[in-house]
Amino acid sequence: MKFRTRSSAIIGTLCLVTSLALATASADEPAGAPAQQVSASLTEVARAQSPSAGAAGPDGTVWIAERAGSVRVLDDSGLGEPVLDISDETTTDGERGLLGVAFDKTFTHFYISYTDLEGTSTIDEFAVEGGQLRTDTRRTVLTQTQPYANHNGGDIKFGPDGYLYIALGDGGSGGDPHGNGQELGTLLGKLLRIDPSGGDPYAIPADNPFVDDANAKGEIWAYGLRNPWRFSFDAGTGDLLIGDVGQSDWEEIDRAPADSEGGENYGWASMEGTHPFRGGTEPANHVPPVYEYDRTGLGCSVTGGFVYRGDALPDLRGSYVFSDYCDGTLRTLQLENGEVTGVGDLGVSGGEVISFVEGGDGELYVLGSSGVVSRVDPA
Ligand SMILES: [Ca+2]
Repeated sequence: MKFRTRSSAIIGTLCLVTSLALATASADEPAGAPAQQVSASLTEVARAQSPSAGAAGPDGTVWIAERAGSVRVLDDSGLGEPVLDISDETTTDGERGLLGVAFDKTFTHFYISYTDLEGTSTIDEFAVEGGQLRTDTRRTVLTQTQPYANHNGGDIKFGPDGYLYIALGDGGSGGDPHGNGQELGTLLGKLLRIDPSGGDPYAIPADNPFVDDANAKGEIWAYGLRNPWRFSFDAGTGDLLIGDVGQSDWEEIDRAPADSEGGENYGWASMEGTHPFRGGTEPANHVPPVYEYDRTGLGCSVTGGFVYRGDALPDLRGSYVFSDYCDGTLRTLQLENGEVTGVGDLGVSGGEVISFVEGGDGELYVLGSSGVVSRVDPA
């Protein structure tokens, strides 16, 4: 790829050495040893204007959000003209903009996650009929004011349970000055779980972890998050994986199993990764990241991805694919029973990777800040 940075070139060399060593590992290597590297290529399928997010749509389409406020549909004939344009209602100031899109399971509703002109995180819903957005049905589902222009989170996804999950950052600035991550009385620094079809404007599922706690917001599913920019559910297992961007030292991937009852405390701002943050004390219920990496060379801002469940790269199935905004190498984690049993990379860089999108067929797309939308293909 053209956007390979100097640091990623160095890392690529290191990983090549690692893969050669792994390839010669003996057959009696203990169970859980790092798996052999899988190589991939990236095929450019479209160019968008600052693509920020995407979602599998009806009839095999992939819907792409552009940060300035438009949504365009990618199909076999390419990327179409915008089917939605809210560019006069949002701003790309700071880390703001149109930050997330999602369909419900039956493709009857489409959701957008954006910051409005005041910076308020906003989730809106549209009905979908015959694969078309009914823009006249737009309604606001949830809003959350934001004290600063950064750490908005903004990703939205439907879980295997049919509920809408919403990632919100800690409110921004740096070091979580308001203590939002550990404060259950605010939606900031949380992963939320709501039922947008169950009430007006939404219902809180009765089995959410804090519904009986008068001092906690019932919408909260998990907490202690700093800037959960991208999260996903494993289409094979239902496990939840969150890429939580670090403050200055540690980037992390958090996880919860499919049978989680929620309430996980991922530690921020007492912890950054597995490390006490600014003299913080590790909470007794801290769920440490399943994987963390420092910033001495491997990047600056994790971009959470997906567990690959497609057909094009059979050896990649079951591996979590993610990247980093500053080092666009597509990296992999092998996961078994909630533990990382191997780390690797696909030998390609996606440039400044903003987001991944999982197509309806399980294949993965990479969105780069340059505008390139590419598909992960075999090498
Ligand atoms: Ca954490």
